[in-house]
Order: sequence, then C-alpha cells, then structure tokens
Amino acid sequence: PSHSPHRADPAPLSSSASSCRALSTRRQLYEKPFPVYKQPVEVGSFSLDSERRFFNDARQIRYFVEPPSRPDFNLRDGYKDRFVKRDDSIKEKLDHILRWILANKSKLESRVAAASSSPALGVDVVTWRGHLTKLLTTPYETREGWLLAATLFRGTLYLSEVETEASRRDTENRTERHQEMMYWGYKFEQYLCAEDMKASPDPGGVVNTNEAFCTVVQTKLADHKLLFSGEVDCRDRGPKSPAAPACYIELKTSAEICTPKQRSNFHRFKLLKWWAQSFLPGVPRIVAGFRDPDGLVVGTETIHISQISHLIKNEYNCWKPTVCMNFCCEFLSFVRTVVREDSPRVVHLFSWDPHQDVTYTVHRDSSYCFLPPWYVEGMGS
Ligand code: 0WD
Ligand code: CA
Repeated sequence: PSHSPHRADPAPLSSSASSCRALSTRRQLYEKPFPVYKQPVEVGSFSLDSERRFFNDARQIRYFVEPPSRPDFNLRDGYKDRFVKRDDSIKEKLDHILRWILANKSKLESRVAAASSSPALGVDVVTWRGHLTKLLTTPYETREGWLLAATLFRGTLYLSEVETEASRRDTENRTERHQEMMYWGYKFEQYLCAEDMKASPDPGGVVNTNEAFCTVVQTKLADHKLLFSGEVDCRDRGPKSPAAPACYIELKTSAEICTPKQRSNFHRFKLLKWWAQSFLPGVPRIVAGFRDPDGLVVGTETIHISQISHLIKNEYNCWKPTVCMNFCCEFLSFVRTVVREDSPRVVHLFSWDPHQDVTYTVHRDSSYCFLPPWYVEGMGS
C-alpha cells in the first residue's frame, strides 16, 4: 500500500525490469519519506603522518580554536614557501581503511552476533565517506560524472572510486590560480587548529597535506549496514564537548557573498555538498570562512548541519535531503542485486554521467581489482 505521491512513476530500475541493467537518477523518483539513517557511531580512527604513513591511533587530531570576531587571515600566506603537497598521482584506493580493518578485525568480528551467517565483518558496505557524498549529490549533479568499482568479498561490498577521463583532464589543466586556491582551504585550517588541548594555532608553520586524521564510523541506511571513514579537520576542546563524532568540526572556505544571486547559489550548490559530507558521519557543525578574491578572510560563520534544511527552504526548486538519501539507498540495493559473485578478483564498474542512468560493466582479473593481496590474505581467505 504505497502513499507515495509519485506512485505513477516507473520504478527506479529502468530498462527492462527483469534485467535491471540501469538505475535512474531522476529526482522525482526519490521524493519519498526519509529513509532510516541510524546515528553514526565512531568505531575507531586512524592517522596519516607527514609522510603519509598509517597509524592506528588519533595522533593527528587537531583542536578547534575560536577565531577572533575580526580575523586577520591571509590564505595566500605560505603557498610558495611553506607548503608540502600530497602526491595525488598515487592512488590509495581503500588501502588505509583496509589497514584499519585488519588492525581492528577482532574488535569488529566480536560485534557480529554469534548465530549470524554472512557477512564475516558484520557490515554490508565498506567505503570512503567522500564516495558516499558523491552518491548523495548525484540526483542534483549536472557537471561531473563518476566511476565506482565494487567488489563483494566475504559477504561485504567494497566500493572504491576510479578516476574518470574528464576528471583526469581537469586535474591536468588546472590553472595556477586554481592550484593556489586549493591551498586556501588548508591554510584556513591552520589558522583555526591547534596541535593539542592547550596550544595555539601556528600560522607560521608548514602546511602539509599528507597529514590526516580520519574517523571510522558505523551506521545503517535502511537495511544497509555501512562502515566508512572520513577525514576530520578538528574537534571541540571544551570541557563539555560531546563524544565523537558529535565533537567534530568541519572547516570550509567559500567566496564572500555580496549579492542575492550569490546567496542563492551558495544555498543551492555549496550547501548541498557541505550538508551531504557532514551529515553522513554525524559531524554536527561547520565553521565557514568567507574570503575575498585576494584570499583575505572577511568573516567566519558557524553553520549547524541540522539547520541547513531550514536555510534552504526559501530557495525555489531546491535540493532535498530525502532525495539524496533515497537515491544512495536505492543505489546500494541496485549494486546488491547486480553483484552476486563473491570474489576479490571480480570488479563491477558502476558508471554515471549527468543526465544519464547508472550503468555497469564486469571485469575479471583486471587492473580495476582493488582489494590488495595483503588484505585478502589477512582476512584469511
Ligand atoms: O585516492 C583517492 N581517489 C581518494 C582518496 C578519494 C577520496 C578519498 N581518499 C582518501 C585520502 O586518503 C584522504 O585522506 O580519503 C581521505 C579523505 O576522505 P574523505 O573524507 O572520504 O573525503 P572527502 O569527504 O571528499 O574529503 C574530506 C577532506 C577534504 O576536505 P574538504 O573540506 O575540501 O572537503 O579530505 C581531503 C580534503 O581536505 N581530501 C583528500 N585528501 C587526500 N586525498 C582527498 C584525497 N583524494 N580528497 C579530499
Ligand atoms: Ca574541510
């Protein structure tokens, strides 16, 4: 008995329903009640140091320091002389998460009910938070497509992004100005983050984008048990700060808003991405720095994730959280019906381009394989 206002629409599975070869991304199909999304629980964390080495601990966590009401932040400072950039030609795929899983295998397995059959890890999906963010925003994305590699191994589905041709070209053709602006977000973090509970931020130091602190959370979207990891900028250091992930704070920069049109675009496009990214791991707030074209911060603002849906209510034909969550949920169900063979040697490559359906191809023993031998062996195959 469906009470959906759109029950006359075809089911999201387009093409001939029996073969289920494609999944529609039309927004209207996903305007249904908000699916159950359990409060994410932090099950662990890990750190990547200045040389991108993995540690199964929180050594890279940083502490938020409230900015002054009239900040004097120059985001261009240090770009030429105090910047160590991560080598993004090295594709790490899910490796850091897999290392974390191996290091915490017994802890994870002990959470699985003794009587349960599959999956061995007790979760249905393992991925990066950033990949889920892309899924959430897909019904509203008009510019960039994506490729997601999926492998079923011991009953758990692993999802790892593959760079598209278009994205590779964009990276290659980045202007000097664009490259510098990518640094501005990291510089903003340096102005607001301290290394320990008592220290102050050190804007004179080096910005090294190899360093990262990542939370690992577990949650459930409808009937999909998810385990994912996301990079966290900093945490609240107040004596009354809540437990993780509620103590975490996401830092963002954005262009100063001067006109109603700019405000509307900020709500329609930027807040969608910001909401999706922080809602997923249960990070409750964003501290945003608004900057002028010269990289000077003209003001900061705290945005509570729970308030974003109210902020956008006055925008005509705006994005809806329920569409994002329902699409992600249906995509995971689609992948489940498609990927049946349980093997680290098989990859189903899911592909999406704006204004198209999601489709897939199957690859055996190919260069798309992304579960490394050390992981497959470590899981005891
Ligand atoms: O190799 C790859 N293709 C990817 C690697 C794709 C996506 C993620 N990663 C890994 C990296 O190890 C990184 O440490 O993911 C980590 C971040 O994962 P995430 O939290 O799932 O990614 P996302 O939510 O897209 O980005 C969070 C932050 C970004 O902050 P802003 O405020 O700009 O959204 O992580 C940083 C960036 O600071 N970041 C990355 N850092 C390293 N490698 C990457 C990346 N590929 N993408 C974003
Ligand atoms: Ca950030």
